[in-house]
This record gives sequence, C-alpha cells and structure tokens, in this order.
Amino acid sequence: MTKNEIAAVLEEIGLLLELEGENPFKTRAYQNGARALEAMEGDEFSARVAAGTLGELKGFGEALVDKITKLHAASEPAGLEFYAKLRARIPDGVIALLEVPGLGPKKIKALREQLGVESPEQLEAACKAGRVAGLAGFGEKTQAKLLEGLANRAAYGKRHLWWDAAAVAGPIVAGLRALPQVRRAEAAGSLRRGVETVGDLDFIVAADVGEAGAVTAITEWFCTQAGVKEVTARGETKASVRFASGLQADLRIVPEEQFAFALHHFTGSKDHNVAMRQRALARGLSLSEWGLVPEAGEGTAKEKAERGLSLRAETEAELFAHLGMDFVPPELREAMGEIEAAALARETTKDQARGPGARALLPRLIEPGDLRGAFHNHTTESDGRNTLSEMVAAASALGWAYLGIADHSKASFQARGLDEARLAAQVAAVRKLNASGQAGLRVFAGVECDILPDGRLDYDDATFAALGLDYVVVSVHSAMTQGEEEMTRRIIRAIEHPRATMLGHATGRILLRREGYKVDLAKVIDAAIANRVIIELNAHPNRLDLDWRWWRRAAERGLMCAINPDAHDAEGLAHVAEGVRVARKGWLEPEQVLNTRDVAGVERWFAERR
Ligand code: DGT
Ligand code: CA
Ligand code: CA
Ligand code: ZN
Repeated sequence: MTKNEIAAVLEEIGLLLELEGENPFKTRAYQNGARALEAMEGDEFSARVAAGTLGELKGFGEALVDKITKLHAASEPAGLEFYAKLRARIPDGVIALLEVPGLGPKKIKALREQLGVESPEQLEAACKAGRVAGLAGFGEKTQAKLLEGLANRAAYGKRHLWWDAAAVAGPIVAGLRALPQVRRAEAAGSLRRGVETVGDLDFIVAADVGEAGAVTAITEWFCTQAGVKEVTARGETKASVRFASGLQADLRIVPEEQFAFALHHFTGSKDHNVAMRQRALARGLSLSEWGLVPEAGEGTAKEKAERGLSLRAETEAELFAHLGMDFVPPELREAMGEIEAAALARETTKDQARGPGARALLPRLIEPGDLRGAFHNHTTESDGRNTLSEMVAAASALGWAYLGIADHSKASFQARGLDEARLAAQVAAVRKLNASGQAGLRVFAGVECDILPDGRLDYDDATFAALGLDYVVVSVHSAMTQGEEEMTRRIIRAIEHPRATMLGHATGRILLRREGYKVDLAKVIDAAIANRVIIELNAHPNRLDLDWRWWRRAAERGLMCAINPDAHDAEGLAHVAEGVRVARKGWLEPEQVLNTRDVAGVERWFAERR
C-alpha cells in the first residue's frame, strides 16, 4: 500500500478505537501518525521503511511503526491482522452511524451504551420516540438535527458520485465491447450526460438478436461479471444487476439498426426526450427507442419499426439530422434550450450567427485539452499531501503552462493555515522557483483566504500590499450555519474587497453528504459580475460547485469561470476533467474560463483586477 493509503487506514483505526472507547492517547497516536505520514515526502517514506528508520521520527512509537511496515507490505488494509480484527468486532450498522451528519465516535458510544442503538434505523426509532433528547450532551436540538441528517442520508444513499459510477462503468463497457457477439456498446443515462450524481447505470448493446445464443451469452456475461452481488431482473434482451456498493446497472440489447435510437432514448434526459418527441410529432413522425416512424398508419411505433418503416440512423447525429438539428452533445440534453439551439444551428449560416441579432446556437463547448493550468491547489504548507515541488512536477507532467498555489489562510487553523510570515516565505519560495527556471512552468503565488464570519478577509490590507500575491481565492470555511441574508452579505462583502480575484466553492456543498450553506446565489453572481470577480467551478468530485445549472445564464451575463481542482495532492490535479464535464453541462465555451488562457492572458486578467 502507498503512503497515503496507509495514512487513511491509520486514521480509520483511530476512529474505530475511539468507537470502542479506547483511551484518547492511543487513538490520537494513530491520528497524529496519519497526519505525519501525509506530510512526509514519498521518497523519504520509502527510504525509511526500507532502512527501518521510521521509528527515529518523533511520534512514531514501536507499535505504530510495526503496523505501518505491515501495511506497506500488504495489498489491502485487511492484510494487517490488527485492523481486520478491529473492523470485525464492530457491527456494520455502527460503522454506518459514522455517516450520519452530526454523529462522532463519542456520541455513537453513548447511544450504544445507553440506548442500545447500533444502526441508523435504530437511531431513527430512538429519535422519533424522543429518547435521544434525554441523553446527557444531546438535547432536543441535537435530536432534531440527527433526524434531518438521517433523512438526508436516506435520500443520498440512493445515488452515487459520477466519479464512482464512472469507475464501475468503464470496465463494463470495455468488457461488453470485447465480447465477440457485441457489435457496439455504450453507457447511457445520467452517466453519459455527465450529471454530478448517478442513480443507476444504463448500458445499450447492439448485437445480432436473431442469432441463437448471442443474446444469452451477453446477458450471461453481464450477470456474472466480478462485483455483481445480486441479479435483480433477467429477461431475453434485458438484465439488471446490483453491485456491493448498492449501485445498480441496467442492460438492454437491441438489433444494430435500433442502436442509435435506443442510445438516444436511454441517454435522456426524460425532459429532453419529451421535447424531442414533440418536435418529431410536428413533422408527422413518432420518435421512440425503436426508431423514427411515420405517425400515420396502423400499429404501434414498435411494430412499425419492426416492419422496417423507420428512417435509418447509424449514429445519433443522423437521428438529429432527420429532425432538422445539429448533433446535441449528451451533456446538454437537459431541456435547457438545446433543442431550439440545435435546430437554429442547422438553419443558420455562420454569418447570420455572428451578425446583428445573432441567435443562441449550440455553444462550442470547452474540452479537457483547452485547460492550461489551474489556480486553487494546496501543498504540505497547509493541508495538502504533496510539497510545492511535487505539485509543480505533477502539473508539468500534465503539460500545464502554469500552476496556481493557494494554501489556506490562518483562520483555517485545522488545516494549518498560513500566518503572514509563512505566507510571505511561500511567496518568496515561488518567486525563487520561477526565477530559477527549474519549474518547467509558471507558478502563480496565491492564497485561499478565509472569508471571516463578518465578511472581512483573513489578512489586513497592509499584509496584502506587502505580500505581492498574484491572486486571492476567497472562501467560506467557518460559521456555515449563518442565515441566508447574513451569508449573502458576508460573501458579497468579500467579493467587493479589491484584493479578491475569485470566489472558491460558492456554496460549500459536499455532494451526498452536506447541503450547501444558505445563500442567495443570484445576488452573489451579480456582485461577482459587477466587481469582475471570477467564480470558481470547484472540480473536486464531491463538490462540483458552483452547480452547472447556474452557469449558462451567469456566463452569458459576463461571469468569468475558473475550473479549479482544489487539489490536496498531486493526483488531485487530474480532477479538472470533472470540472470540464460539468462546465460543458453549463454550456461554457473556452473564452468563458480563465484557465484556458495562456500565461500572458492570465497575467493580464490578474493585473487588471489589482
Ligand atoms: P438516474 O439513473 O436517476 O441518474 O437518471 P437517468 O437519466 O439515467 O434515468 P433512468 O436510468 O431512469 O433512465 C435512463 C433514461 O431513459 C432517461 O434519462 C430517459 C429514458 N427514460 C426512462 N424512463 C422514461 C420515461 O418514462 N419517459 C421518457 N421520455 N424517457 C424515459
Ligand atoms: Ca440511469
Ligand atoms: Ca436505469
Ligand atoms: Zn476551500
């Protein structure tokens, strides 16, 4: 296992021991060990494990070193017997309680000992019976909060992060395509549309359905692939399975001539499909998963398609063309104007599109290759797991022209935020690196500056003036439960600060875990446009904040976007791809995203802001 994987296991051991009521010194030793590992250079770690000198470091006692060494040699956490036994002693329901917002190990221990609560279901019953409020350290308010947390957890539990769903879907598409009976295979549904969370996976396969055994072989492969926990439905040309994570997947097999229609239908969205069917009807055609057939005449759409009455479409582009439209990228199929735009695009010459009274055509969507860098990234100076030079090397390996470093400010003490002196030292280190020519790219010196509860920034004006930062990301990390008016005023005050370059994670939401703070986003967007402040599209897979539903209108009105990975380690930089996907859902074109510009273009933007 790698250094960072081992750190995660140590962190979990600390948590599990705390659940068991182990003494705080012992549990903290694991948590501190995890922190120390995260902060250590990868090379130093490997060298010390190999030489057996990890124990020379402060805080690494004999027991801890022993466990780290065993984990290092193992391929999974269970390779450490101590961990496997500890995990086996604690019921799954109790582990699940850790996911309930507002519950930590101490509270869970109290609930277990005093009420016998050992699962989220039992907790819900206890809350509803009013028994939780009576416990010392709980109270009515906590009980109500827990009920709310349980309700959220139930709703969230049915969906999965796009990132996680994509990791499952990729090998399935590859596996299907490798089968000799399969002509074409694609993932459809919300995954293909790039929605931030996915309910279930949908796979469409083209095969020779007439050929004996072909269809059976495909469904058989699908139902017996690795990781399938349960086959929930199985028919001739359809099957549904469930994986251990709870994620479900549907498979549909169609004859090749239906493939484009089925792919379009099962890609959705439902609202897009409804509008497409109306457009077809206006032309005397009936659009369905089976084909595009004349509305007139005897029989259902399916029967007509089977009688060979459907217009032919090898690809979705041909399907759209039959309805007088340009190809609509899957990300845009949300019934947010894409049908009108794609139809106009078909009818309009390029000159008309540019001339006076130009109409909204389909956007020239941003692509992953358009990005030349990113601005919101952390290093070991605050809560990142890789050093400045490691982050720079990783950005360079991605072919980036620049990397912005924005570590936390001093108010984020839990993330080891930088005080004035440490920030000055970091800026100096960045300048030196740039001057040395060793970086292979331009490093921009920034900071992720806390927006204090009253809307002031975490450094005073004299500090900003002295530091000479290239840019400032302003973010909320505290007092997140303020009311909407207060939070809106707070964020706008920060946006109006002359040093603010961009707003980080605009709502603070954590997908499937925590709602964003209450804030009037329309007002925040107006303020950002008026002050020429960028709003970030935080590309971390569980943030994707500001949400794509806001971007089209905001960008049309002049809001500039920056796609930022909020990377806390070198691998995290690659998350910008997530951000690009979501930016596409927001209709964003390269010109509307600052980090598609070259170094000079970015410098110009920063200079004009200051
Ligand atoms: P999900 O799975 O909840 O993340 O969202 P989707 O969009 O993947 O929905 P899903 O899996 O229920 O169905 C896949 C697509 O199939 C959906 O986007 C549109 C199409 N579809 C399913 N049921 C209907 C329906 O009743 N009417 C229409 N027009 N389309 C449907
Ligand atoms: Ca789906
Ligand atoms: Ca489905
Ligand atoms: Zn942040």
